[in-house]
Amino acid sequence: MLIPKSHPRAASLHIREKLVSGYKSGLLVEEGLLAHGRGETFDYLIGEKTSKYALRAIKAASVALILAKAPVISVNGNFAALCPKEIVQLAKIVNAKIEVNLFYTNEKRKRNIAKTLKKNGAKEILGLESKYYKTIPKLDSARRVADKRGIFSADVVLVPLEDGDRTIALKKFGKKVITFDLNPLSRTAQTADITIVDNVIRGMKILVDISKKFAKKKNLSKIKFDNKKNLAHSINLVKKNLRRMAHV
Ligand code: PTJ
Repeated sequence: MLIPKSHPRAASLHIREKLVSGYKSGLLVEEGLLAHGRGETFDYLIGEKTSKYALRAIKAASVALILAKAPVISVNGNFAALCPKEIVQLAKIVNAKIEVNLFYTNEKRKRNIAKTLKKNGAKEILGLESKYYKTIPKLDSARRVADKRGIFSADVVLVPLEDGDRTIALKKFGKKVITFDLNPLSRTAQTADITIVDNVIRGMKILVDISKKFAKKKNLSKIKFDNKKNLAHSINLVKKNLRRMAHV
């Protein structure tokens, strides 16, 4: 569908188109389209732009990824459909591995995702060979299966559009978890170490740009970052926007 640039919701309609074409080309599941709908609601409520709180979290995430010993970017269907280029760019800049890890697991879809990432320049994609599979303890979903060269042995994991169970299990397993989640109230948002309350499609571009700058710094040190405080600001932003929109 041709969306006129002047359309007031052009950006969000473009994102929908990307997801629908990702669905048609076998990257994401029907449930991924529903998950996107939930995300859209929260995107509307945060004003469909990157807030200063999201930017703060992006900076903390960038530093954590650059300083990590074994960082991994976990990729699901929605993330692959929305940001394939940025996933590969970020992995190169911060020296992270890329691993496909799905909630609704399916070998064919894993291969489709890997193919898309390779088309965008990725050299190695983990999570595809059963001989490397290990199980994340205390996790029932298919996401418990992790690559021993990747998520299983990582110290920092970026897990966008995530379900709460895995975030909790990864934390219990000693990982530092960074997430993108438009819903600041979700279990993942509340449990992660660094929560970026922004649409991955906007936030990943910024994370790539900031990481390019930070990676060049000689004495990069950890940024003081309080996730709970930062989330509270994002929740207040939603409240403020609601009041403004409803004129109350
Ligand atoms: O590809 P699979 O099989 O791994 O499945 C992926 C989905 C997304 C279907 C699966 O992880 C899922 O069901 O996720 P949830 O539990 O619905 O959580 C998704 C979270 O991501 C929700 O809190 C949404 O608000 C949020 N979200 C949706 N779209 C975006 C988003 N956050 C950032 N950017 C988005 N574009």
